[in-house]
Order: sequence, then C-alpha cells, then structure tokens
Amino acid sequence: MRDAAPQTIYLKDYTPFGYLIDGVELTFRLHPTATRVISRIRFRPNPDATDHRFFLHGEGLTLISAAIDGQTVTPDRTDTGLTCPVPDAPFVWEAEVEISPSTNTALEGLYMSNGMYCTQCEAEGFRNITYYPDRPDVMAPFSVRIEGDEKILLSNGNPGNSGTGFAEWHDPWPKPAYLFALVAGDLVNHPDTFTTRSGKKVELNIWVRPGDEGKCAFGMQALRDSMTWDEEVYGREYDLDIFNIVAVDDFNMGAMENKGLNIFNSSAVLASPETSTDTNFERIEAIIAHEYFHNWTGNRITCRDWFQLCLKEGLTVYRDSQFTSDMRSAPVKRISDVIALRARQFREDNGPLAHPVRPDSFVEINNFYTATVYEKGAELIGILKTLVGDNAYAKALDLYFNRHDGEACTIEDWLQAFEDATGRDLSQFKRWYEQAGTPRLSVADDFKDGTYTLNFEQKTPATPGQDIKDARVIPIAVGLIGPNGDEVHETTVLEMTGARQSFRFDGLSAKPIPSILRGFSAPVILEREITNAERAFLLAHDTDPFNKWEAGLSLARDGLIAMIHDGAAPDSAYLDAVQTMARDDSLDPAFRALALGLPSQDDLAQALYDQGHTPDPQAIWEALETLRHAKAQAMQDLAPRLYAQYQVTGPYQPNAEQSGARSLANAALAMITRLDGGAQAQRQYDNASNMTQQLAAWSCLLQAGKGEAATAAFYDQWQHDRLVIDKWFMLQILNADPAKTADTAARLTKHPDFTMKNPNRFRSTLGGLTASSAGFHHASGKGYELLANWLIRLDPLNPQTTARMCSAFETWKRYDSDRQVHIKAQLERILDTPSLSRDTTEMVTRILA
Ligand code: 0A1
Ligand code: ZN
Repeated sequence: MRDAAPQTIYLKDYTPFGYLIDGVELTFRLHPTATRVISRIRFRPNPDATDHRFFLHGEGLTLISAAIDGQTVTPDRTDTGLTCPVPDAPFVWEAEVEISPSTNTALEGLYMSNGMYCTQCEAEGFRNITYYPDRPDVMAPFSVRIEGDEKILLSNGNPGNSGTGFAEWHDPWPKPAYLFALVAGDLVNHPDTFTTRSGKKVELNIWVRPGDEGKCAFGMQALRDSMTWDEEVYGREYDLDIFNIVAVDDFNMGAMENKGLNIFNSSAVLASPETSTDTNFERIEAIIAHEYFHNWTGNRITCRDWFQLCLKEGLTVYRDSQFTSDMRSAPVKRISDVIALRARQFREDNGPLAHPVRPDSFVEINNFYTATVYEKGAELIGILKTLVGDNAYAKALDLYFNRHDGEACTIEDWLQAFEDATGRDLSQFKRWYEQAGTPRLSVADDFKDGTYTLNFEQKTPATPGQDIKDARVIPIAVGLIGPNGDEVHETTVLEMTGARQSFRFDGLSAKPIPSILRGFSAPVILEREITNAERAFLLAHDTDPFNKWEAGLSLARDGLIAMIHDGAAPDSAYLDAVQTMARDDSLDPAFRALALGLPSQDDLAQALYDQGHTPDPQAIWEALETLRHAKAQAMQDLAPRLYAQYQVTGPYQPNAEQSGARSLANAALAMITRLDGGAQAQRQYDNASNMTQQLAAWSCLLQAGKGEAATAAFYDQWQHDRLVIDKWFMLQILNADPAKTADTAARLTKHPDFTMKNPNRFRSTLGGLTASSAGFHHASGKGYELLANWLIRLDPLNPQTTARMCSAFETWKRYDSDRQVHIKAQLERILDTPSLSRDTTEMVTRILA
C-alpha cells in the first residue's frame, strides 16, 4: 500500500532545532553490503529554541549501538528516526549503524556506482547514512575517517592523516549535513593548481574512472575560469586547501556542490571533441561554474529550511548565467535561457504543478527541485538587479555576504540586505516569491500630438491553491524605433507597479514602433496586437537582440497557428524576413542559428490552447514539417552558401565563435537535407572529426529516412562509451516519425545496453519519448502507456527520477477528451501501484487534482 497519509510540511511551522552541534566525527568502515558508520556528535542546548525534543532523523539504518556521554542508551525508534532523553547540558552522542551501499538503487545516501562508493545527501539523504538532525539550519564542522581498501578515499574539507587502508579529512567550515560527501574507489585524477588573489595555493583535482583521464581538461579549465570570475565579479575567494570534483556514472541530477568535494554526473563533466557536442561543452562549463559558485551562495551561506531553496538555487543559477554571458555571447545566452524558461517553467506555472518560487508547503522536497525554484528563482534576481541598478546590486551582495557568512538564511534575510543597502521598500517585489503563475502583460498604444503612450495591464491566472493574485512590480525595458528604422528612444526601464499603468514618451515626430520587454526584462507573457509587417520590421531593425529574435519567433508562431488552425499556407512574410536576417553577415552566426529555429511543438500546443483551441499534436508536427520544407525551398540558394561559409577550419575548439559557426552551418545542413535527400549530410557524417558534426549529420539522415547505416555505424564506433551511447538511444527516438516514436522507444528498452538503473540511460530513452511531443501524444495512447509501464517499474528502485519524469503528463488537460481519458487511466494506474513511493504519489496526485 502506498503511504496512507503522507505528511505535508508547512513553512509556517518552522521552529529551530533544540540543540546546536559543536563537532561531528564520523568513521566509515566500508563494505558493499555492511558498511559501518560510527558517529560521535557534540550537542548542546540551543538557547534560541523553545522546543528541546531530541529527535534524530534516520531511515533504513540498522542500529548497532547508541550512547550518551559514554552510557549505552536504547532510543525509541520509528521508520523516520529516533528519540531518547538527553541531559539539559552539553553532551556527546555516539552511535554505530550499518548500511548497505551496494543495494541502494535510489542513489540517495551512500551508494555504489560501478564499484565506487559515493554519496548524495541533498536534500535529505544524510539520514540514510546515520542518525542526525538532517535539516539545513543545523551546521557543524565535520571530521571524517574512511577505512577501506579503495585506492582513493575522499571527503569534504582538507586532507588529514592517511595511510594504507584509511584517510582522514577535516572540514573547518560549519556545514549542514546535506553538503556532506564521501567518495571511495579506484580513481585517477587530472590535477592542477590555482592561486587565489590573496596568494593562497589550492590543489585542484578531477577524479574519474581509469580511461576517462583524457576527458577532464575542459572541465578543469572551466573550474579555473569560475574561480577567477567569482573573485573578479563577486569578490569571493575559495576557502580550503583543496577542491575535488568526482565524476560518477549513476547520478539522479546534474551535479552536487558538497563542500570541497563536488560530485558530478559524468555527463556534466567529461568532455572531448570526439564524444561531446558544442552544447555538451557549454553545459559542462555552466554546471562546473554553478557548483563552484555554490561555495558561497549555498555553502558559506545556506538555507534555513528547504522552503528557502531558491535562496541558493535562484541566485546561483543567476550567477552561472552571468558567467556564461561573460565567457560567451550574452544575447545568445539570454535567448537560450528564455527558450528553456518558457519550455519548462512557463509550462509548469501554467499547469497543475504550479507553485511559488518559495513554496509554502511540500510532501517530498525532492519534488521541488523545479524550473520554478531554479530558473524563475534566477529571473527574480535579474528583476531585482534591474530595479536597484548594478551598483546597488553589488553593494547589497557585499552586505549579504558580510552579514550572513556562516548562517542558514531566508528570503527575508536576502531582501533585508537589499532594503538596507538601497533604502528601497521591497514588499511588493516579495510577491514574486510568494505567488505562483506567470503574469500576462497586455499592452495597447496610442499616438497623439507627438506623444506616444503605452497602456499596460497585468493579470495572473489562478494557480492551485492560489485564486487571487496581486499586482507585481514588473520592470519593462522599452525602446522606440522610428518608421525609418532608427532608434528614436533608447532603452528605458518602465517600472510597473499597478494592475494598470500608462507611460508616456513626448516629443516624437511620428508614431514609433515599440520594442517592449527588451532582453526579456521580466518573466511574463506579453500580449500585444501587432501586425506581421511590424514584426518583420522589428526583426530587421530592432537593436535589442532578444526582441529581434522574438519578432522572428512570433512571426513564425502566428504563421504556424494559421497553418494548423485555418489550413493556411506557410507565411511568406516570415519566409522573406527570416531569409533577410539569415543573409545578414553582420549578425553573430549563433544568433542567426537561433533565429532560424521554430517554436517547439509544446509552445505551439500551449499557444493554441491559450487561444481557445484544442491542440492536435499530429497537426502541429505536420505544420512544422511543412514550414521547415518551405523554408528549405525558400533558402535553396542561401543554405548551401551559409553551409560553405561557416565550415570551421583548424583544430576543434568548443568556444563561442566556433560553436556559433557550426550551429549555423548545421542549421543550413538541415535545410539542404530536405532538398538533397541526405547526400550532403552523409558526406558530413563520413568526414566528421567531432561529435557536433557527427551528431548533426546523423540527425539529418534520420530525418530524411536515410539513417539506417549511420545508426549501425554509430553504435559500432561508440559502443564502449556510455555517454555517447546515451545520445544513440535518444536521437533515434527524437527523430522517429510520430507514429513510430513509441515503438522505437519500446524497441530500445529491449536493447542489451538499456538499463533502468542508470538514470542517464533511462532519461535518454524514456525522456526521448516524452520530448517527442507528437510521438508521445500519439492518438493511440501507446506513448502514455509505455511511459507509465516504465515509471511503475522504476519507482521501487529510484523514486526521485520516477517522480521527476511524471511531469511529462502535466499538460494533460490541454488535450482532447480521448487523450485525456488515456492519460488519466495511466496516471490512475500509477497511483494504484502497491507501495508507490511518496515522491511519485505526490506528483501524480498533484497532476490529477
Ligand atoms: N544542489 C544541486 C542539485 C541537486 C539537487 C538535489 C539532488 O538530489 C535530490 C542532487 C543535486 C545543484 O543545484 O546543482
Ligand atoms: Zn544549484
């Protein structure tokens, strides 16, 4: 039976723990099925607490012994922890427990991956290691001794004594248990050093399985760049003698910022030109930066409770996006971020899983590592910076770091630092953290006697549990362009605080074309009456790269909607405008590649739904295919020219310049393939010397229905490389005809290399299915059934990944009644599964509500 009444935890119920910890000593005697964990913890009563009940979390532990101040005790135990009487004065808690890492398939706590021991403790995994107050506001210095035969034994902090069969580590910085880490295995390292700006020498290592040493150099450079950037931009130095990164094959997420010992999904750190695409390189650079930046935003200053998750995640995502913008192209990064935000966060905000950036309740915290907490959380930092300005932002951050170093904080603490540094009242801004849903910002304009007026109105639709929404402060960056294409009013930020508000621009000689929400200055949906001619004009003349791209995208979207809904032909205004844009060699090739892209199937489904239509995934897919074909025809001269012009010569480098050229050339190749049936793609496949070229060519061949030989060749070439074989699984599914998507995915789950124990492989296969919108939503319902079958199988092994993948069903209410019946039946089947995890139960229940 599933949990009869899973407990809901509320932000309003927060109380501090009754005890403080002065020191934690842990000894691990490693054994695959019987690891002993011996803990010695120095507690003392917390003078700020009123509740002094002594409760230690602990799950799945075999208690061997427990003692207080040297006296054996017999605690009262439940499934979730233990309690026992304790002195009203400082005392020492000692316990020995036994755990079995090799049978831990949930990948939380201490587990084994390919014979190597590793840990994942965020959010609440430490309670699977030993009895402890497993909550982020309990911070303590840790000393760790690891005993085992493995060659390499690692934990947090600085190294202490070591010898045959043991190693000791001491982390002087008080930390919550979720930042604890241990790794033990026969690993090899890629070493380096970094000297901080105050002259401290830090040893750096990336630890990998033997054979992967050649894939570490890029990650190491990204780490060094991140360390320099955080010193230069935020004034933050690294604070230990050593910084270790370990690559692990079996990992539920991208990576984890454990103090001084970051653990990475191998897909988020290992890179080589032959095996990784340009996109992989950029992602790796960003994730290394993200985890490193957590050292200050997350580790030195952590979260008081898990409701404050956005305090560390929103800020750290914001910081890593600033870093990528500085390292690469800021406009291209902004556009890519907004594409991802709309695809994941807007979708979440618009459906049954919508929740505030700072939620006020949860059942399972692992279900709240969401696009809303991360990506919308980062957007809020961007809004704040726009509102207060760059200098005040820097001042407020210094104050935040100085005031709260070593503390576990809240969003209130964060906002207070801004209020104190700037004198500004942020109570209205705080609504962004508290109210779920994406504001709809509508605008109408008016021109009279040289005065141009923009009249805005904001409305946020109701979300689960939140019917009424208050007006939020929205920074709207606006520029005005004259009829001849010149900018007549440079970018200015309008600060909207009311439900309705007007802004005037005087002294204009003619009615301008407005460029609204430049740089996507707030995460809102802009609703605006605009003609195709105006969009084409903005695509040609807007000086703001984001809005230039947006103009092309919305032109494409409206044309597609007319094709889907009214049976219209491809819009020639779009085809002409996009061709002019693509021809403009003064524009960054990476920008042009993005601007040649079309809205996703999911975006179109939502747009149709918002306009009161029921989206038909097959019709959407067909319209996209028709438009792609029309575009290829319209550009039959231009595409080969771009393809030739942007071939990269010289050694491969994963930098912005080369990857931009490759992405434009590969966009051209996709168009060429539609007309030449794959001849050029085959040549590129045969001659490819890097994965970006090889994968792009293979995709084109698959789309052209000519991929069979390349599919076999690709497997033969890469069967020894797990990360490349993940791509092999995924691409076949992504490029299948929608009628065959589910069958392709089902066939691949029978392949000997498929395993549901490896989250990357599971996500490549079943995630490939859910990402293929028309295939997943095929009218037969077999996509839904296949996903549900596998989620039911995975849940007992790995609840966290199962629960996350349930979000594929979150849009179900947009679809027709037949599809809804199919989906509902699958969701109910999942929910009726005996012993379903709390994670999956919560997700499915919310989706069905
Ligand atoms: N804090 C990490 C992500 C992370 C979150 C949860 C995990 O397990 C439930 C694992 C990793 C980050 O933001 O990178
Ligand atoms: Zn993070």
